Amino acid sequence: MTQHLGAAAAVAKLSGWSDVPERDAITKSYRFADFNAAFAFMTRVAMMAEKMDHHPEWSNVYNRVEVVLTTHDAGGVTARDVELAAFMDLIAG
Ligand code: H2B
Repeated sequence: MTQHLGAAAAVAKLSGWSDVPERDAITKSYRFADFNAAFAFMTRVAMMAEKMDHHPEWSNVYNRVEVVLTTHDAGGVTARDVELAAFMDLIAG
């Protein structure tokens, strides 16, 4: 089991992420040039998520992707969420 970290500590390690009210989770909204770019991002993240066995809560509307990360098995934010968040930031450019 991955060690619990908490949203506040995770947000402090990242850039552009904020904590979700009422639950231990972090969130970020990405905006891309168009739907193609947004979905390409989601495809790359999906492959990494599957490899990590760690999956985002997310939604997409046209060029926007809203992401919420938390570790369901731990009931809150862990280093795995920070790792996936950092990967998303890296490939979002
Ligand atoms: N994703 C996230 N975000 N949190 C988890 O605790 C989690 C997951 N657990 N993906 C994995 C799958 C678990 O359910 C499987 C059985 O390994």
